[in-house]
Amino acid sequence: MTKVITYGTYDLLHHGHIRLLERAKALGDHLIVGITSDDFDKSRGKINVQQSLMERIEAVRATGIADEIIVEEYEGQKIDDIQKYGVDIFTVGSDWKGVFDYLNEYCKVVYLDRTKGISSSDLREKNRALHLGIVGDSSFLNRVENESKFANGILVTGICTAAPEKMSESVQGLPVVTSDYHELLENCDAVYIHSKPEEHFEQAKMALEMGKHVLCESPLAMSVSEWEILQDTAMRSGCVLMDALRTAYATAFNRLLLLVKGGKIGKVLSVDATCTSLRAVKPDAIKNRWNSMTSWGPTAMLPIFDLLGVDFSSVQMVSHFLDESKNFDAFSKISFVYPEAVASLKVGIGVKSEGELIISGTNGYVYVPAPWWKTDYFEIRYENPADNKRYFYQLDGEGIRIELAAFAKNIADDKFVPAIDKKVSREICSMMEKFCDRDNMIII
Ligand code: C2G
Repeated sequence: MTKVITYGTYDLLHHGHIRLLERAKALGDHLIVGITSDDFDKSRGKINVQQSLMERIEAVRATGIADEIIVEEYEGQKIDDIQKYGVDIFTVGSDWKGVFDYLNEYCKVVYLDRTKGISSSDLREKNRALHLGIVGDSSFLNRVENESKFANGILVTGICTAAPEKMSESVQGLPVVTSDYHELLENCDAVYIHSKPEEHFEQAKMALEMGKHVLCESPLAMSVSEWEILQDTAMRSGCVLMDALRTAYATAFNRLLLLVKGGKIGKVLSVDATCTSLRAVKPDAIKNRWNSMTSWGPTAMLPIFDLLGVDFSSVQMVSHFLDESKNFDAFSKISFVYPEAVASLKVGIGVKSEGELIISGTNGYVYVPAPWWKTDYFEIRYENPADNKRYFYQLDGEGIRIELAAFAKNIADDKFVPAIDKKVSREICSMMEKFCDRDNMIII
């Protein structure tokens, strides 16, 4: 019996895939198809896969062509499989010509002509040509526009900004470049809001009322009541309202949360997050409130609220302000006391510190080096260093492209799967409200 093996994502199965499978089968008597896992696809840059692993497996199984279906989960697995299954021929489409020549050492390698004129990414583009408007005055939006090119089906078609001169050539060349937010909304399906924190609520509300989906920098609003109005407006308009908090989309961050929740370090007693980015604060920044707490607070609160919840029994806020009017905190330290745990965050634009995340448990601790908020690496450490474990997960584009792809997928699937729990999103806004009450804090 001649055994043949081939691999692929097989997202949105189409006739190009089927032709490949048929010709692969014709090379021998028994065809094994390796379908790539979601994680493996993400780690090799395929972040737009629409269907789940099970959906993709079922689609290939339904063709009746594969004799066996396995899951491809890691780099180098092909060699393991060829040896484990006694494979005679490895085959794949000609778009991979040369890439797998190294497998000639283990079996015959055959590249089959790729079917022209169809691909999963074309199908995704067709399914989801989402016109995205971006809002704000920060050059960060140049990165968003650039990262959108990696998110299938998202097309940035306009920007609303008071600072077009800060934007890249590509952004300045968008079909709509305006300072009129309403004009932007009339020319898009969805918006990415990266404006000043106190503008988020009104801009998100107007977009939702016009039936536009919203991806908004966290905090969504500066109070709980405004947060609740946004949720209600989104529900009534049937639109997606998502927190833009890139860290939540980093695979490494998600995996470390799962490992901790799975008991890897025992009971969590303390979570300590630090985020600082020392930068000159221009006078106009003082009034526009992208201060330490609004710039870094949501990110620093994410692991705390995700791991310990939002039912802390007390909170202490200590801040140092740059200005007399106490508008702009250059540095803030916030401590949360829970019934059986404690947490702290340190955020600073006027102060430099070690941007690490440390999660302390009764059996060990998680150490995420700076800049933890866009990490691709973390360690789990124990009393005996020989037991320490290191984890690495590819992160392209700081999580922006994955965040955009998740936004587009939520809209396309009409099934909102928030990467940030609503309780966390709400508590972040609640903390902004508490923070605005300066009587509530110790000022140093
Ligand atoms: N294919 C094809 N014609 C197309 C599209 C795809 O022949 N129009 C082939 C690909 O060459 C591949 C298989 O169908 O052999 C599955 O394609 P994808 O789902 O796009 O997955 P891909 O990542 O290209 O698979 O490690 C090997 C890769 O996983 C190969």
